[in-house]
Amino acid sequence: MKLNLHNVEFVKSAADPSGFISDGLPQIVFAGKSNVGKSSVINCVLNRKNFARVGATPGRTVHINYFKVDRKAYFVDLPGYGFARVSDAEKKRWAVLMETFFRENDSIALGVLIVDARHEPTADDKMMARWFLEYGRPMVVLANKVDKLNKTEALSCPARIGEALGLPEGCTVLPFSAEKGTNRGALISMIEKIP
Ligand SMILES: Nc1nc2c(ncn2[C@@H]2O[C@H](COP(=O)(O)OP(=O)(O)OP(=O)(O)O)[C@@H](O)[C@H]2O)c(=O)[nH]1
Ligand SMILES: [Mg+2]
Repeated sequence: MKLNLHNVEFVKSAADPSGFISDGLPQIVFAGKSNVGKSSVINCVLNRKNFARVGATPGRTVHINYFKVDRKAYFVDLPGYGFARVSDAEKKRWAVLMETFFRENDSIALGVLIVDARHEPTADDKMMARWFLEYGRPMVVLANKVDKLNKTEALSCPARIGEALGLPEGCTVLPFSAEKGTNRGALISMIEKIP
């Protein structure tokens, strides 16, 4: 699917399942912990400075944001997880929202799981990876903020992260930098491979 990345519009924010979009268009879903750079990755792909908001208040993006690209697909910015100062009630709300999102959504064409290249994947990262895999969705993992690693660390991070997440054979981990645009082209070609 070739997408004109210049033709993009914000569609809506969904705070609960009644707001989910299910119009049959493929959805490319960006997931990851709070502050890992989900919105920055979307901005990077779209070549925009501040389209998907880049938050000064991490953990506050509690809604699912839908962007329509070229009238052919959605980029879906999921709310971040793992932010320390969130109440148990908020965490529960997030988990139920995510569970419902995956269960009721047969339009997820690609999951883009964003983790921090510098750190071990968290328990929540592993849960998110399992959701994509259990629901049979193709997934790519971005090891974001790779600009903060030295060359040797940058080379070894995909294998380290893939192993920690227990990824199956053939599931790619791309070293990525939303800030520098590292592997932007590789991510776009994966999006273009969606039928
Ligand atoms: N150095 C570096 N910083 C980055 C990169 N990507 C994002 N950041 C920074 O990380 C911070 C968080 O980025 P966001 O895109 O808002 O992260 P998010 O995952 O959307 O955060 P929430 O919506 O709050 O969950 C910002 O200060 C970004 O500038 C990157 O590749 N390299
Ligand atoms: Mg965000």
